[in-house]
Amino acid sequence: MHNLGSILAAMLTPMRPDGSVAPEAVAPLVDYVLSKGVGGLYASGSTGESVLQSGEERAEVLTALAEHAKGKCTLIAHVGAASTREATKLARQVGDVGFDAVSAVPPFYYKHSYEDIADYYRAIADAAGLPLIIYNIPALSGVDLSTEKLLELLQDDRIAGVKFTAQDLFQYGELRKATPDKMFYFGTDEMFLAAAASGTDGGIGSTYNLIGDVYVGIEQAVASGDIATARALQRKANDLIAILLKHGVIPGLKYALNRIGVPVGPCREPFRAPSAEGERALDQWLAQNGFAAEMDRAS
Ligand code: MN9
Repeated sequence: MHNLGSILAAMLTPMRPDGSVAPEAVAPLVDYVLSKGVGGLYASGSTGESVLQSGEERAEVLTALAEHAKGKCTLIAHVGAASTREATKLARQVGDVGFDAVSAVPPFYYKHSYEDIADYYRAIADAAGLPLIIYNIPALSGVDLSTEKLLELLQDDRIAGVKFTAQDLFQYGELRKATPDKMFYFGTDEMFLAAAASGTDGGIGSTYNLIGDVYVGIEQAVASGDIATARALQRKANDLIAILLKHGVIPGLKYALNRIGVPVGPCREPFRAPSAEGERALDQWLAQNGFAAEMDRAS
């Protein structure tokens, strides 16, 4: 069993006003995220806008993150790409800079066979020389691996677990039951309490960039049987997530962090900044949820 920590933020990628990546802004974001008590960082995934970046940009940001954060928490580098060549190149580049594991979405865009996908994962694990976490996110990758196929992939010793960004808690439970020695991280933030209550090794999510303490709190409340507290915390997260889903999750999170003085810059196009209405809704949520002082200080 690879013990990789439990509550991990799916890191945003800081960018400059011109849309270039900003490795110099990684440290303050990492410091803020860790100040909320999360146990680790998962970088260059969906939340990190990785599919909008070149391999060189991803390597640069991942290296800056590892240099600043290694030794402080669990670190996972997402290296998934549409081609095995791209993913293995990145896996080799970040294999020895301080990450505890790598992760990858299945190869996307083309409809690959199971054999293609299995070869891709084996090649990445070998290139990195680190445990590999499968990133299962069918809504975005377009690849919906069945329980049977996921279990087949998990037979491989190099594959340490799954980041499960889907909503089927029955499938999640079946996977965990069949492979108790693997690590399962739930990735749908708005349902984290449900996953924690029915059983999870942890969670990895986008909103953990801003409110990691809420998910640490849910995990602890569930562990101590305090369901009322867990529900109140999930409600707090979901009031934020409802705004983000309406106005753009990644642009909204970047807006909120900038607003409280953590400089992450804009998203890369074609993402656009939240509308004035979205900004107002986020300002209001921030003000009502304990961020008023940070907002004042930052403005
Ligand atoms: O994997 C994220 N999923 C996507 C993590 O980006 C699609 C989640 O953290 C969501 O952003 C979050 C809000 O829907 O659950």
